Amino acid sequence: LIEIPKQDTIFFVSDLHLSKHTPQTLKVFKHWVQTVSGQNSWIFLLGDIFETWLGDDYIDLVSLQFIETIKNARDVGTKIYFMHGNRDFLVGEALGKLAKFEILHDPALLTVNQQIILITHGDQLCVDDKAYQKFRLQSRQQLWQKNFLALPIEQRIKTAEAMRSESQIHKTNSPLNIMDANPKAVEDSFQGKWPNGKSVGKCDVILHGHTHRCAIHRNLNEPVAEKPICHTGELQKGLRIVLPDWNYDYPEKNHPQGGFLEVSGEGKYNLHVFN
Ligand SMILES: [Mn+2]
Repeated sequence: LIEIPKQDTIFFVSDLHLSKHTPQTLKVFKHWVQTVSGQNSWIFLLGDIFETWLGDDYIDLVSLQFIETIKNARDVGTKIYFMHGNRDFLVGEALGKLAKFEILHDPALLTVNQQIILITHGDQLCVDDKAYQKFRLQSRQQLWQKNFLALPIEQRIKTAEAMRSESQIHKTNSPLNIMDANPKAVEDSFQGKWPNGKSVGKCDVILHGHTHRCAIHRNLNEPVAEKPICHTGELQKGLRIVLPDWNYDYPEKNHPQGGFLEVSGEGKYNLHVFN
C-alpha cells in the first residue's frame, strides 16, 4: 500500500505503445514528463508504454530516449513507478536500474486522502477474452520468460512479430465487448476479489488503461463522461477511470491523441485529454 502525502500530486499514463514508428508520440511524452516532474510529483506508468519489449539487453534508440527522460525526472525528485502491460511485460529490473524506476506488481493499491485506489494495467479485467488470458498465464511464467530471453535477438524479433500478427487476427475476429473490462470482474475487484480468485483488498476507485476506451464510470458501468475533453472531480467510492491511449503518429486512427490522469494528494482528480 503506497500512501500519497497530501501535498503531493500523482500522474498516471498508459498505452503509449512507443516504438521506432512513433517519433511524435515519444516527443510529446518526453515533454510531458518534464512538465509534470518535480519534488512533489509521482509518475505511474501503467503499462504498454512500449509497443514491444524484447528484453533489457536490447536497447534501441527509443528505449534510450525513454531511459534518459525518466532518469532526468527522477533526478529532479519525481518518484517513478512502472507497471507491466501486455506488450511490455518483459521489462525487467535491469531497465528499472538504468532508468531509475521501480516496478510495481499488478494490481497495486494506493491511498490518497483516505480513499483506496486500485491501479492495474487492465488486461486482467478483460476475462471474456479467454485466448488472451491463456497466453497471459503462460507468458508470465518464469520458465517461459527465461526461454524467450535466451533466444538470439533476431529470433525474439521474429517471435514477437508472429505473436503480434496472431493477436491482430484474434482482435479482428473477436466481438468488441470481449476486449473490454467485464462488469462482474470490475464489481468483484471493488470488493477485493481479483479475477484470478486472489484476495487483493477492497478499494474505492479503480484506475486502468489497456482497453483504449477512455472514460469515467461511476456506479460501476454507467459512464459519466465518455471521452471527456477535461473532466475533474473528487475521488469517490465506485469510480472507475479508464486512461486514454496515445497516438500522435497516426492521428487519423484515434481521437483523442493522448492524455493523463492527475490526482492531488487531497483527492481531486483531473483527466486531461489531448486532442
Ligand atoms: Mn494493453
